Amino acid sequence: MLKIWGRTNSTNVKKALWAAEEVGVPYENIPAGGAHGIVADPEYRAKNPNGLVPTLEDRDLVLWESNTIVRYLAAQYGQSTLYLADAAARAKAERWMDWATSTLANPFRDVFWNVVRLAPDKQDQNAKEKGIETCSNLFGIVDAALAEQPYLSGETLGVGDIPVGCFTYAWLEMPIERPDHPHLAAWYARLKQRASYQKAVMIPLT
Ligand SMILES: N[C@@H](CCC(=O)N[C@@H](CS)C(=O)NCC(=O)O)C(=O)O
Repeated sequence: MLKIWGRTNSTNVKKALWAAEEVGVPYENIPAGGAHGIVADPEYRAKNPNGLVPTLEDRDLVLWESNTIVRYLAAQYGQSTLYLADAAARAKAERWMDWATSTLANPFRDVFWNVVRLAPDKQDQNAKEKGIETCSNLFGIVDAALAEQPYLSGETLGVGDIPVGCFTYAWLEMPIERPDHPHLAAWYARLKQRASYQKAVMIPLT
């Protein structure tokens, strides 16, 4: 059976788990990373030399990089669900995947760690405030895109919604002040109705 290695509270692991749920492929999740360890073991490093999660194993194929895993699951198992056959439509959707990693992830991490993960005496309020300001602007870009179409992938949910959808859950559920983004909120309400999103993404923030 297909294996997804990685602790379920990781945003990057959630992407892979949510995609697997959406395409309906049976899989086994093996907790790894954080308190579970494993990622420094030589056997794991042979699969993923970065010592990070997630890692996917599908028969002889071993893959790391969460967005690549989402793309693979969509192409291999999600032709009628997540995958977009039209190259232009797919590229427009996939840019949100790269944007999530290259632009959103770092300021998001500054907020998430200083609100959720770090003990109060270790929190950096300055980094948190700057992160909230940057993320507010970035989620404003998502909001504007969602004013034009119901999903970041177009008319239906696709690969382009997965990474930003995982970050959005934490962004909207963290106890912080944030601007009102009505189109983002409407999209999030649609995501929350999906059993796959509930199972893979909507777990307590830790
Ligand atoms: N670019 C990589 C980043 C992977 C990454 O940074 N994973 C984090 C969790 S979100 C990790 O493995 N941290 C170490 C750990 O959990 O032990 C991806 O998208 O898969």
